[in-house]
Amino acid sequence: MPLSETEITRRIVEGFSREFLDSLELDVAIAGAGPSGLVAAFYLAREGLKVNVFERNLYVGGGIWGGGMLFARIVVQEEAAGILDEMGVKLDDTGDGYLAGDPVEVVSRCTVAAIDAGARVWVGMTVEDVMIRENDVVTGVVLNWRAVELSGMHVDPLALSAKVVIDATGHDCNVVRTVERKVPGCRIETAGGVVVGEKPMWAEVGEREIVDNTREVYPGMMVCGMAANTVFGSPRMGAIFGGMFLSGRKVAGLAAGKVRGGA
Ligand code: 48F
Repeated sequence: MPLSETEITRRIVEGFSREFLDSLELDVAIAGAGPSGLVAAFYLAREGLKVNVFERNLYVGGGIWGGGMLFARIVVQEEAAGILDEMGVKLDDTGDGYLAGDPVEVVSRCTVAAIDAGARVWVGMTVEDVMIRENDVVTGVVLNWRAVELSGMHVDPLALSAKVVIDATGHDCNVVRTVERKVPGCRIETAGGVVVGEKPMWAEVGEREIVDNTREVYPGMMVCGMAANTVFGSPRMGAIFGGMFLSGRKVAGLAAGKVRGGA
């Protein structure tokens, strides 16, 4: 078969445009394709909701790849093992309730599970802002290419609507911080109304508090994963990941309830 560069180009531009246009009105937009974002996408898509994940890197997986200090293993406590089992990830039972997994397998299988369930995952796109409408409700995400962000070029973004926006951006809680910075008089649902900031490492407490911290923190905007602990001032926990998976599953339930209930 003779190959034509212009036909290759046509397929790329048409395919991208078709998928992007199909994503203009979402049930749920997730910023960040780390462990919590991927798990949230999996459960939301399995519920039949229209969910897209926007990841600024050209690769998914967030902090999973690096294991602990580049030692390529992650640890998962037994309470969360069932989630990985549902997503097809095999873990080694290392005794006393600790399981361990290979980062390449965890990222790969979690991503495939989310996509097979019906989620769409975009890479190279930064959620640089949100849309806010009457009553200070977050109604969607504002996107730009990460390459544009890094270059510093002045290029205006594009926007998609979503009934719920989930900040799964990890330690920096970038989306919540954007809202906090840009909305005058904004109150995040913490005791003081502001992002508290993460505390030093304490795996036991960080893993315990992350699920409770996973919730709606501003109308239309929920937080999960390490972003939840940063928002509420809980400790980091290092290379144990069970809390990230449990948090992703919890936020999926909350977001599905909000979309379905229209609340
Ligand atoms: O950091 P990350 O893996 O977040 P997580 O799901 O998991 C945390 C763990 O990896 C680890 C830990 C384990 O105990 O503490 O750190 O909470 O993934 C966050 C992803 O969000 C992307 C970022 O590139 C990463 O892949 N991200 C950050 N800001 C944006 C973003 C943004 N504004 N738009 C799109 N993606």
